[in-house]
Amino acid sequence: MRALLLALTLTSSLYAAPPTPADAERFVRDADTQLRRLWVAQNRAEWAKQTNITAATERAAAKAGAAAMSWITRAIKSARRFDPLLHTLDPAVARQLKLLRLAGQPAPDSAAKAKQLAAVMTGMDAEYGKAKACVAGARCRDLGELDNLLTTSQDPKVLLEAWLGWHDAAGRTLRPMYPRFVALANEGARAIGFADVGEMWRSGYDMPPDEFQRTIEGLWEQVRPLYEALHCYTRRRLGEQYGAEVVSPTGPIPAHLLGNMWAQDWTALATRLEPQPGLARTDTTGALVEQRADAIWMVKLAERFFTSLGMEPLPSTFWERSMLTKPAGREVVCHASAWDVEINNDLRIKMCIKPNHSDLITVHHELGHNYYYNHYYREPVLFQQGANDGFHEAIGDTLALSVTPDYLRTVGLLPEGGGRDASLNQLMSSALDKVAFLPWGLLVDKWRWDVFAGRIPPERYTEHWWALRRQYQGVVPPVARADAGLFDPGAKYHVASNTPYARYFLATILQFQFHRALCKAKGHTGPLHACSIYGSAEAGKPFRELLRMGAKQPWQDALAVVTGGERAMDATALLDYFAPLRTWLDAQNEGQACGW
Ligand code: X8Z
Ligand code: ZN
Repeated sequence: MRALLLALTLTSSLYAAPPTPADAERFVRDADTQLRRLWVAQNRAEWAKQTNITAATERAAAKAGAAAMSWITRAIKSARRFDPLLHTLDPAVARQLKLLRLAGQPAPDSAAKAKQLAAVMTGMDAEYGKAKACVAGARCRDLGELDNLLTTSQDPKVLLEAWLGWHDAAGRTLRPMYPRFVALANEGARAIGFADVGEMWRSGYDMPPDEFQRTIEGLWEQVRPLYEALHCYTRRRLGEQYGAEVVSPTGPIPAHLLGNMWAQDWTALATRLEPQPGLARTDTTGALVEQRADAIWMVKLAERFFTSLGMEPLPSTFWERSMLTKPAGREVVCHASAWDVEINNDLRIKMCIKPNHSDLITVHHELGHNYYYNHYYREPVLFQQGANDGFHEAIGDTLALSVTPDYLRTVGLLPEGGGRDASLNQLMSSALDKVAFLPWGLLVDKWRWDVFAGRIPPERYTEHWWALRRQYQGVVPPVARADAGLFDPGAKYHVASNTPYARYFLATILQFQFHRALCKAKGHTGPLHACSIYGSAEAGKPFRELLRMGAKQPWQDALAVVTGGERAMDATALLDYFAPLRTWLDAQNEGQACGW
């Protein structure tokens, strides 16, 4: 009896005993096994759904999503017992505990609500994938067709119809789902100690969330004058084309005239805005069509860029398992993405590639994600992320900055330039992509931060969206958007799929910082826009070192590795890159009333 009592006391005191570093290590090892299992299951179900949207694949994806979410939420709560130990733990263990807390959308405590949250998330993504604009008596049109009209047409009537068609179709479907999603997602974030989902997202940057907010605002202030100069010149030229009654010479620009459904990429205007009219083009669409380049050819060209830096060819399974073009006869999510489904170098992309320049650049972007996966897939799963999410988005884009006209000439996609320097055209075309993107890259999450924080009720979602678009982008909707059934933010994939967006803003800044550093490593002298790191082993080395690090260390350390010592995100590389264009724009804008 005494012995039994003693044993009981010992066991209960064992339970009450504070956890040890060895417990924490065991916990993290176990979490790695569980997360791998749950995430592989979720990846498989998501891949099946996104490449074939049906009621059954949606259900399976929601189920796998709910399982992962619920497990993570429980694990995060249970890991709290190691908090007092954090600074004494092995740094790799402590970092995994920290990353666990940010490892995905957490679930509300109630199992029923967790299920509802997973279902509404999968549902929004699927509805977006399936949405179509239908006019009575005519064929329905999907996003691919509508966006194509916005890129190619210059008829304001056609542009308006395509713009309205998509915003009405996608927005009206998503409108009833989004408020419910916000409430449930916030409940999950609160269950693990965040004020709301926005604060949780802002906490993923190795600094306190309000410092992150100040950082991102500071970066925007650095680039704002360049954006305003581009806006000013673009507005004047569009005004000349469409007339002052369509484009006010002093106000914001109507969003349907900028050559893209979200006015986030204005490259479609490049020919019209050329500083050196008629001089060497930078767009390869003509050559891709003429040479009958198919999706495989385009991906192989991009792959060659990566292998030229010393990286491995894509595994054979990539070619067997990827979805490179839009399949006939089933619904799919066409928005491009890159995967490692089995978390073992099972690289794939899912994309509806068309033979045009913009898709060629997007293929480089997607392979950037795949090569990140390829460099860290042997690490613990929690380290299998970018140093921050902006790094992940910046990898392929960094390479694409080296897809210069000179490089494209060597692969036969641009004709010989005739010896004249057309760098202002190159810079304009690049600015219409990168600089035009910046305010948009910032505002999508500014909107969501406000929504998640409860500052904007559902009936003001669309109104607030347009207030931010007007403030940051200087664009307005082509017609009033006051109808309560509308939900214009839902016309954007990342809102429907709940993908954070500040990452793309950061990536736009970071890719120029990487480009400047890698060009220096290569020994490039001269203007940044003329540098291509293609084939450079010297540039490949620090680049690969960055990829191998994944999220093992704070992003500041990773940045220092690739740049040789810089520890802050900083827009001076972007500003240097565009300096010649800025001088040209300022001369063009002289005497104009810029701003809106
Ligand atoms: O979503 C993407 C990639 C996949 S991560 C195609 N991008 C953003 C967008 O399309 O809005 C790349 C640029 C910004
Ligand atoms: Zn991406």
